[in-house]
Amino acid sequence: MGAVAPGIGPTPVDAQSVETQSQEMDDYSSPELVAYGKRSPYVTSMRQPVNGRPSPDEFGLVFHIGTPLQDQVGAITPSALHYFGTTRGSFVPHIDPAEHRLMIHGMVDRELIFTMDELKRFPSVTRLHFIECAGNRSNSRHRTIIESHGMTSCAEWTGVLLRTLLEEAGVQDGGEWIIAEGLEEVKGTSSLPTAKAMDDIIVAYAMNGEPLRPQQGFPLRIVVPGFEGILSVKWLRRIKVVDRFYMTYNDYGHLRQDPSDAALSYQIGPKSVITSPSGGQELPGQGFYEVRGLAWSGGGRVSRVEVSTDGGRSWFDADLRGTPQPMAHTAFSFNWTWDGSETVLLSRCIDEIGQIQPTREEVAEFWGRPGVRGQDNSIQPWRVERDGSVHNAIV
Ligand SMILES: Nc1nc2c(c(=O)[nH]1)N[C@H]1C(S)=C(S)[C@@H](COP(=O)(O)O)O[C@H]1N2
Ligand SMILES: [Mo]
Repeated sequence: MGAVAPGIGPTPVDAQSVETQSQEMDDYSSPELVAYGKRSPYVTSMRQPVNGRPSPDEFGLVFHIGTPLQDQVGAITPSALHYFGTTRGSFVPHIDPAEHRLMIHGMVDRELIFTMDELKRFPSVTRLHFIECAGNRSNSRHRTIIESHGMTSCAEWTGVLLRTLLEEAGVQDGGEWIIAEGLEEVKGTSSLPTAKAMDDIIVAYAMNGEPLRPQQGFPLRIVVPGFEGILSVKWLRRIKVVDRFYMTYNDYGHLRQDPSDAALSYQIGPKSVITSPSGGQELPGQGFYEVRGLAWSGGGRVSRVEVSTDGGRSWFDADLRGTPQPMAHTAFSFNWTWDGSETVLLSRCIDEIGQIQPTREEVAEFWGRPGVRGQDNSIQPWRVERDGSVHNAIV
């Protein structure tokens, strides 16, 4: 790497160890592993329960589980590491897709009931989208990125546009809202504007090239691009077209006293986070580091990411990986040579509609009191200490 990467020295070559290192073999001939692979036992990246709520709780239920973003490479979250959000705890509906039906009714010309096979016959779309829980927020108590940001993931979703199904049913005049319902007893119901449904909501049956995983809503869910995760109803069984916003089990959680922070603030702001180095990691010494991270926005594509390695005094453009997709994680990197002194690393996202990710101070000023209210898309600072340890720098 030479001049590009000062500080990374070559390891002396030991020909003998290169000769012998791949002699041990594992047997992958069992029917299970022939049919469906598994990862190397040396790869130990793991999800973790997150959120303020005790998890497991007193009944042993596990609630939101975070993605290990510190290990993330590229924009796509492996399906088995996608975060898991649920208001119901770790019980996941066991659904036979052959028995599953989706009903569309309410203010429509034709009430329709679809089987999974029928849904799969419609023209489909395949799109990269992030999902993020509004509970994904950072505070001074969080030590690692999985605690502060683990409730967002990005997958390639395949399904039918909800618009296609609504056009089939014929939305009547005044049908300005929809209610989407899951099939657990608490239903995971959400209210959404029909305008969003006619735009880009996907009724998804696949993720990352295979059927949805049970925790992600098998066999059917909606993906509501760019909006708070709670709206992306899983185990979807019913969509009702209605004339107004209904306060459902899920929407209730959104209501605040202040109307400007109430039920309709669905869209996630421009956001980014440095995944490496991040809280809890150790830098082995001064020298070259590729600062890596993810950026996303509910407002569209990421157009730029800036990184500061001096606590916000100077900012530089990061390199974006691939072509940013609308409402999708975009991976970024920035070449940095650490001189060994204490410093703070920051990143900020600028999206295609010109929104700029705010600092925590700017958010506090907006709300007129300390701390972050509403969704938290504020800039995450990571402090690198002289011993190489990395810490959450929120005070
Ligand atoms: N039916 C149903 N849909 C649901 C939920 C639920 O509890 N039930 N949880 C919501 C919440 S709070 C979030 S953040 C997202 C998480 O989606 P994921 O588990 O695929 O990451 O699903 C949403 N959809
Ligand atoms: Mo959530």
